[in-house]
Amino acid sequence: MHAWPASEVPALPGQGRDLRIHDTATGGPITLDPGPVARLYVCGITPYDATHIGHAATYNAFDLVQRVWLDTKRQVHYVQNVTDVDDPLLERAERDGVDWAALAEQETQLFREDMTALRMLPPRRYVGAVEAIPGIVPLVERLCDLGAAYELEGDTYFSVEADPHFGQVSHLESAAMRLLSAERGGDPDRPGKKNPLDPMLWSAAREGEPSWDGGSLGRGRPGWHIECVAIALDHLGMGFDVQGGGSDLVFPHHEMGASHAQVLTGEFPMAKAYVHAGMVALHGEKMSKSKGNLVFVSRLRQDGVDPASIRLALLSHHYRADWEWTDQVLQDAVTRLGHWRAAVSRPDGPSVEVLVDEIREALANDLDAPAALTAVDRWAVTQERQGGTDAGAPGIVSRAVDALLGVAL
Ligand code: 5CA
Ligand code: ZN
Repeated sequence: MHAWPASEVPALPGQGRDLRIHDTATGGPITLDPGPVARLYVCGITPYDATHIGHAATYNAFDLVQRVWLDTKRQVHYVQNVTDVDDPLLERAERDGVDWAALAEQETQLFREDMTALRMLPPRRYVGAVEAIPGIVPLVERLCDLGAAYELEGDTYFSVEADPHFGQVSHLESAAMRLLSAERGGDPDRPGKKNPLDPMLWSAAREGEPSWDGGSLGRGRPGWHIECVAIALDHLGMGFDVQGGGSDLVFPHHEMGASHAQVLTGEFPMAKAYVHAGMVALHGEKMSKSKGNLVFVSRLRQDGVDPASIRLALLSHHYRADWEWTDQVLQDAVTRLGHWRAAVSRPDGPSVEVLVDEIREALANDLDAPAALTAVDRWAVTQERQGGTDAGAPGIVSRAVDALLGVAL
């Protein structure tokens, strides 16, 4: 699949900072030391509805990861998937009487447009589950050969017991795992499974559903976790720097994915850090396509909201926090954007030497975007109240806000 166009990232004076980030697997901050090419995998959308603010908040977090790395003069190899065949997509297509592939293509295209408008840097590889199928089948076959998978009435399951490190991403008790598995696409109550938590690797063709040639597995379609693993291993290899997504993916998705990869390669861990963004809520409940309590990015854009203010609204919350979208959050961002734009519209202003460092330090410190915004606010207030004499200072602020926060002033 093709991704979306990249906005220019201006180079900044001075030195970028190495990223310290909270790792779910170890439960604490770690300083990442990627080589000259940092490797990032972020779980993409299941395209059966438009991009909502929760999605945008999660992609904003990983856009910041990318920007911090770029600021340290590294290249970033960023891969994102599109779950363009899965139960919720097929169910929605069936409900609405539309072709599932056309629905997926339409919503993926809208996502690209939203990401472009929000100035999210695109992945270098944007890969659909369907196009990954030829790479998924041999991995499932290999898991079977390794004794890590088994067949149940034509379907193929992964055996979680095959991975001695299973549980080391989420550290959940098995009862909690079971509950989450049932909630998030698993089938812990299906009779005949070796372990209720075992996830599907390959699902045998069912009447009325799309299916593909699965070699020795028979016709069918891939399970969710192996899809992401196949794409990540193909494009990034084992031991990549960050596996990212929202906190709703910690279990089972990232736990299972890590186990698949670790059993397949015999290496540990799959990723150096597992990084998770908090959940955005609307009216007190997690924004989710299945509940329908959504604020769409495309809708806000249609209503004439400047994407830069949507982006500032996202940045005003720490990525790990769960938070609630309200009109006030957006209104505050609109006001802030107005102040910042006025402050950078003059030819000179207060010194920015400290400011650029403050933004860098805030982001390097577990992506503390709210602290970065506060630093820019301080500069803008000084500019507003007393101005300054540094020629070109507003230009540097504008470049720093663009390069590090993705906001065009
Ligand atoms: N296709 C899978 C990942 S492989 C999936 O979870 N798709 S999704 O469309 O449901 O979500 C896309 C991304 O947005 C995921 O990283 C998910 O964790 C995140 N996300 C979903 N809902 C929210 C929310 N309310 N707040 C923050 N992030 C969210
Ligand atoms: Zn995924």
